[in-house]
Amino acid sequence: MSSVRTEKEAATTLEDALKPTKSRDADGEAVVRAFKGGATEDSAPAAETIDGFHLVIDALKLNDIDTIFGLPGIPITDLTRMAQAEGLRVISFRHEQHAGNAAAAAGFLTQKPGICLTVSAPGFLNGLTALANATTNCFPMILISGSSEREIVDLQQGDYEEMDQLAIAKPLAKAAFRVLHAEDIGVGVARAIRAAVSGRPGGVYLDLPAKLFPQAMDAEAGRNSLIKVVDPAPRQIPAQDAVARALDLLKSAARPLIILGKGAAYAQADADIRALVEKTGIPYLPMAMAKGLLPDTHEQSAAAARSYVLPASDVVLLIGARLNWLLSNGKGKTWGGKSPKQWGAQKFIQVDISPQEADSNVRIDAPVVGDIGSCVSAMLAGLGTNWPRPPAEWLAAIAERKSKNIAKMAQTLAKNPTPMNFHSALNVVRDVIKANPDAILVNEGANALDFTRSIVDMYKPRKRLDVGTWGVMGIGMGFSIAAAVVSGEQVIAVEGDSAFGFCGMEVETICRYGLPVCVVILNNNGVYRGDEVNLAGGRDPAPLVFVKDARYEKLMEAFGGVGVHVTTPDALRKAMEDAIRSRRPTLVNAVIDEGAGTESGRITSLNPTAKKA
Ligand code: OXT
Ligand code: ADP
Ligand code: MG
Repeated sequence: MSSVRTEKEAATTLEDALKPTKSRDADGEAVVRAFKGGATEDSAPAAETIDGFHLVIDALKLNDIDTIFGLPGIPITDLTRMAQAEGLRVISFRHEQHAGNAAAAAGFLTQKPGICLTVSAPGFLNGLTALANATTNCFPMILISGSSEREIVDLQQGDYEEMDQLAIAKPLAKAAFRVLHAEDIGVGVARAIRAAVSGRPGGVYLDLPAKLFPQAMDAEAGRNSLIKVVDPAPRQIPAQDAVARALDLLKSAARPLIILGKGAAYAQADADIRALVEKTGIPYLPMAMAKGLLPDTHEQSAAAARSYVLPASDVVLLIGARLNWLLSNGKGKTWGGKSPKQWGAQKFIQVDISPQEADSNVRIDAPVVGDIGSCVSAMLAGLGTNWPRPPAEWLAAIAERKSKNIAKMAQTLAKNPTPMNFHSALNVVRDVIKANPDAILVNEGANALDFTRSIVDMYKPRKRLDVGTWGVMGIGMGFSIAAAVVSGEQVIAVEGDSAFGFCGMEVETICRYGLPVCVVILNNNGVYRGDEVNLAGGRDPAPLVFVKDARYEKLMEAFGGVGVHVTTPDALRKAMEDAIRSRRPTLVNAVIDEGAGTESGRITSLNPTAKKA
């Protein structure tokens, strides 16, 4: 039996499943929810049954999952319908990658695994990029994909959308499972949830073959087979001696620094993290998605003196941040090393839930392994009452660098050039976020990303979502949709025009669900900038440029949202304020100087270039 037929059958029986039957009076809800079976008028009462569709839905609901991000089709079409009928919120996308990105962002914001539901092979592959990205970012999500018939797939006989999805997902996911029998759905969902949120969070793949969904079993046995996961992300208490070692090292520092990463934001230990920073008086540096964990305007923030504090520090406490490329792998010039491979003179303390993270790049002198909430509270308890303030010279040196950079920035922001540039446009976004600190800022692009990160201050935790560890383009609309759905807050997405192109069709999804998302495209006509010419002098445009003066705002208008074309900061401000006041889906096409950007933004050095003759 092919999966095509499976879906047709399912579609015809869905109506029956949702239709009240005569036997409903006896046990109304249960029978309505059973897919097949149950008593009929003429027959003797039969055992009540439940099918795979409903077992999946019930297993998710039992574990407080209330939203599915997905895209329907064979063999999960009915699953989306039934899930909605059963009270789950189903957000249906135009492309699975964005549904997957939404699930990942929902996982980051809520600590519950975000669910992405896709069809087999191509839909699964479209969702897989998001799953891999979630794993890379340490965000908990579960990609649930329908799959084709095992017997045919395994013999490679050419089924509809044939693909060995489980094998393909395994290397890209934190864990991957397949469920073949209805009675195992409860275990499959429970395992997926535990794998996604326990320890280092990540992406989990759950393979559900088409045949599973219509499988029926005794309803009571089905209910009993479901598992409500107890304590899905157990606290991991750090060893006392590890905490003492870390505090000793921190106390000995002459130039201490704390680095907060997106793991610290994820952990939702906001008050304790702030208390640790404030009680020690140590300057801190927020990684991009940790901005706002303490307000960016906090006097201990060393963000505006980044390139000074990293090489000058002697002891660095990393909380939920890896020493990966974003921190120059803990070595080289950024850290005061003389060559790219050379270590600086720092000693590192690393608080992380993964016991394998320490020493992955440079020596970690004091690893503290545990969940951030438990680690930070143990460290706070160990501070005692007479923790020494960091040396005044260190704080003064940072303050000096900081105020110079801030003054320089203020000068640039005060300019009002024609055409508008990144700074004059982002000055508006900066004011708007200051006035609306609960709004969630989503941000992608190269220059559009880097300028926004340093210009737009964040005031509250988990209010900034961006391209993350991979620097991936296309997260913008998926993250925005998730942020609006799970928080109900206003979302502001600051997008490069190229970045927006990866996910732009999802503005229809934003309009369809009436979400309060204001997309601001910083439109410089291209990737990095829009003024390049074809080196061969031919008619084709250069590879990095787009159609000039593209009217992106019309895309939003096409679906009933508000589109605005702006060329000045005043017009941008008005458009954003209107969007926030009305909460209507809005796209502001902010035209900026096409020559304003630089190659790859602030990571130009990572871009190999041909040797100049
Ligand atoms: O200390 P110094 O003096 O150095 O100054 C620093 C701070 O101290 C200071 N600062 C401040 N000053 C004053 N006041 C305040 N408040 C303040 N705060 C900070 O400012 C500077 C900078 O600070 P920062 O940012 O903290 O420091 P720095 O040195 O930049 O930090 C280093 C990094 C590495 C941590 C940081 O740069 C970082 O996080 N970078 C992330 C970079 C990234 O991920 N980029 C995205 C990828 S680029 C590329 O890959 C692109 N692609 C290819 C592609 C991708 N990615 N994905 C897919 C699926 N396909 C293809 C593409 C296609 S980008 C791209 C599209 C680009 O075009 P768009 O049109 O979308 O965008 P535009 O470029 O706008 O045209
Ligand atoms: P950033 O990009 O902001 O520097 P990373 O993604 O590199 O942050 O690092 C996040 C780190 O946080 C990962 O090493 C991950 O294991 C860790 N982490 C995530 N959640 C927790 C948690 N609840 N407790 C402890 N560590 C965590
Ligand atoms: Mg651009």
